[in-house]
Amino acid sequence: MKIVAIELHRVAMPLVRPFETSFGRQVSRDVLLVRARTSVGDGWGECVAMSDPVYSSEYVDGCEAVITRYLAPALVAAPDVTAESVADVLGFVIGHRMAKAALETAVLDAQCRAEGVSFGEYFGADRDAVDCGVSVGIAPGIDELLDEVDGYIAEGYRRIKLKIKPGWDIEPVRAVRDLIGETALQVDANTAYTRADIEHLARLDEFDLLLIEQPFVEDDMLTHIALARAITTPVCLDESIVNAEVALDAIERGATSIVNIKAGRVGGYLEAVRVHDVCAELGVPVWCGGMLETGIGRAANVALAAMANFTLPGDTSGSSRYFAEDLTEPFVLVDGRLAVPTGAGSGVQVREELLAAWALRAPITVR
Ligand code: NPQ
Ligand code: MG
Repeated sequence: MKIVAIELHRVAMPLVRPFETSFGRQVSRDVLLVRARTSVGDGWGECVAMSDPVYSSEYVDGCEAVITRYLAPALVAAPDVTAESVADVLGFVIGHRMAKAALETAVLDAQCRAEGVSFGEYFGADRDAVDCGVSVGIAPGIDELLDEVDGYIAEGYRRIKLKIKPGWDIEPVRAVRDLIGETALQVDANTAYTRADIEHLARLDEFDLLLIEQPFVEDDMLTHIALARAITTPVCLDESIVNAEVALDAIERGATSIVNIKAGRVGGYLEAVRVHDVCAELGVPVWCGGMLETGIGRAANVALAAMANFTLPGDTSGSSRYFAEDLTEPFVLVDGRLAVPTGAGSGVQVREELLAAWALRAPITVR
């Protein structure tokens, strides 16, 4: 196909409740959306970067800049593009995986829509619905935390993930374990700990957690290896896993025994499938992470999470976990699961009137 134009939209989505992690408190989701206008039709992609470079080095203004100045012009200049060739066309730019992922997804959506293939079919999904978990932010206190978790259990979520940081770990985990009984429970530290905390983190072993996610900084494999040897709770990497080669390396060295897969973090859904396949070959289970996606990104995540080796519930929550109103038809839990869209491409329709109503600025078009 020929890429005729790349259109960038920017929308501020208010969150239904503030979301606090070790790297700060978010009250709204500042989202960058990409529409690829191609010779075979249009497609959409969502950029998962946050407004500030606190989860990874990417941030939404930076993504907008690198797309506008380098990535989109390269796609528009290419004589012939397929979803499978986008990574090569954009390979001259180092890094910027979230920006590249948004573009590749938009091209993949256009391509799949033109061919009448759903993302689930394209990825090789083996089921029509996925088990859902929910990520719970750091709360003002234990009572507020328990209220929030109680609500999610009532909604049917099959797994609870608690954000932890020094000073907010053992006691909230104990309180939630007491509240939810045998329901699956895991924790995510978003790099908030250091090597000196290994003995302290070993205290989490008594709560029968599914896993502890990314306790140390992303480049530090050795400390994750040391922790994995010191505790019984499985260590799971998120931020550290930036592609399939790093996943293989981290697994073989014993730094991670479960992998969180986020397409944006690894440069796109095609690389996410490769991470899935590497892990499957090594017998390492994976689950689908989340970046507070609108329905556009959520649709693709749900399709990815339907692949065979996604054996743990993902952060694929319903739209209402984050937003009062979504940019697509909402994703609604049924018995703790979300249905994999069956329509061509992502299978969801963008509500363009909302994009216009909530826009932070006029769309930018690169042609
Ligand atoms: C994680 N996500 O697994 C992330 C991190 C995260 C669902 O826990 C705005 C945009 C706020 C993206 C907060 C979940 C965010 C964000 C946290 C991503 O590490
Ligand atoms: Mg995480």
